[in-house]
Amino acid sequence: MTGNITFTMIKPAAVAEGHLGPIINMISEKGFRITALKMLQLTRNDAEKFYEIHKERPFYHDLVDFMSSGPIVAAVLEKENAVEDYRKLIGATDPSKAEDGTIRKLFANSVQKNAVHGSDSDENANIEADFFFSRRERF
Ligand code: 3AN
Repeated sequence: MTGNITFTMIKPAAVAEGHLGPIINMISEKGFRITALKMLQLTRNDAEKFYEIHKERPFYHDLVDFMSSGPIVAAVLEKENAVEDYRKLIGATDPSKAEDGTIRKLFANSVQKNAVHGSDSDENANIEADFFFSRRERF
């Protein structure tokens, strides 16, 4: 089902603050099927690789520190138009600009601690899903 998956991470602060259940519930209620799911703590090296595209940005080191600071939950989500629909469900990167009812509006603390990651293209969704999950972990 190429084009119909996206990849998400529930970030360390959202997991630590107990928002995992409500976020998973919102994802399910919007009609996404969870086809892979795991909790893990990223190493600094994992986080550096995942966010390599941002390595020249001033927030890169803080972002790597934060993303490797505690457990995250990674998941692959399947739905028609998954990337775009999930970006709508999570809201703007800066939670103060996120629309009411979005995951970031409800659960984010700041631009960095913005509760969840969502892929920005079909190509990146596949790259990110492959970064986290082997074939036998995907259903
Ligand atoms: P999104 O996660 O909405 O796709 P990106 O890809 O621009 O946003 O940024 C990736 C991550 O980098 C964000 N989720 C956020 O944690 C962090 N980030 C982005 N912009 C900033 C910023 N100006 N200051 C601090 N962290 C940022």
